[in-house]
Amino acid sequence: MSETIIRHDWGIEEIEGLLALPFNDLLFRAQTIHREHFDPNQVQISSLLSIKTGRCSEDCGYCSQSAKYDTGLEKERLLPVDEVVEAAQAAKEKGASRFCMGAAWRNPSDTNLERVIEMVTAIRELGMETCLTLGMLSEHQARRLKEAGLDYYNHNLDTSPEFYGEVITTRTFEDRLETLEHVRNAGINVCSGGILGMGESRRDRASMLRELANLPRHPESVPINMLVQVEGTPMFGKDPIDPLEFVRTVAVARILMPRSWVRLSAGRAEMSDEMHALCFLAGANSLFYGERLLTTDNAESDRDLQLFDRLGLTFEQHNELQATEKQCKRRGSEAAA
Ligand code: SAM
Ligand code: DTB
Ligand code: SF4
Repeated sequence: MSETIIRHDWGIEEIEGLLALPFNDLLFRAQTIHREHFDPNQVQISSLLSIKTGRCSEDCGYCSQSAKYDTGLEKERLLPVDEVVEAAQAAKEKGASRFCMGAAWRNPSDTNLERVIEMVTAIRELGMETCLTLGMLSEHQARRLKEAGLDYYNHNLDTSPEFYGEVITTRTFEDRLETLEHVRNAGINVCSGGILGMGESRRDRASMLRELANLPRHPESVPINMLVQVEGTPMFGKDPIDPLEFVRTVAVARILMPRSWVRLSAGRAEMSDEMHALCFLAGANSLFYGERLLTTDNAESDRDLQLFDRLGLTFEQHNELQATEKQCKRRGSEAAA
């Protein structure tokens, strides 16, 4: 089997060229690459919990949790450890192999980080992978999380550097890259992606993907969110993205980052079964499962299970890290043969 070359030197025109391919050519190319690296009929599922909700100092224009917008959200302080562990146990029983915890912070204080580490430790003891998204991290905080055994850290680029100022003013695109560097240098798996449907252009989508694909190492996980429009935020009322343009963007993410898990994230409640199916064909292979995202509704679990069944997709207690190890071994033995 010929191996796709993993590149980190993509040009913007080249990526725009991929986005503009005839749809069938694009999906064929993405699915071909997908099959070289993954079981095409397997998806990884993670569950999500908001461990600290609302009153955030940042002004992210899409977010229900910013203190700057009146979104009618019920705020919550950092949850007690046992409540979080109970939620993780319930998610495990439903088949989730990874538990992701999100907090509405610009960045965690060192005291809060220790509370969150207690959660990570207890959830690892359940045999689940852990993921956190807590905002910006300093170098020493990233190292502390690595010591505690954290598997993944999610920090999204959100959009292109060019469009970024239209979405967020309280921190910069460079701040985001710096946090990703701290996470990567600490040896934690990186989860980073963005949001589509905020009024960005196709060139912006290409530019965001270029930033992700040209990182020194590709993020292990790339969440592609479709904007969930929250009343009261500046992004409310934007024209939704064309579903086929969303699928194209997923396909190009797969082509640029062949070994990454491409995650269908926010916005699935608004996606048809057919759009889900096209996203899987385009190379999406992981998703958030469970009734809630952080503060908004996710696609219903029963509907997801029925869809997996109709598409012949499996997700049994699949552990991404083990799978990645298996892939490496397989590649090793292919190289030796
Ligand atoms: N406060 C932390 C931060 O911003 O880094 C972590 C939580 S934040 C909610 C995580 C990510 O969720 C954001 O970067 C954004 O990409 C995504 N997100 C938040 N609200 C969203 C929405 N309404 N629609 C789509 N994606 C959203
Ligand atoms: C990501 O890229 N999407 C998730 C996760 N990372 C933490 C968050 C989606 C949030 C959707 C809006 C909400 O529920 O508040
Ligand atoms: Fe705060 Fe994160 Fe929401 Fe931005 S995305 S307002 S940092 S919770």
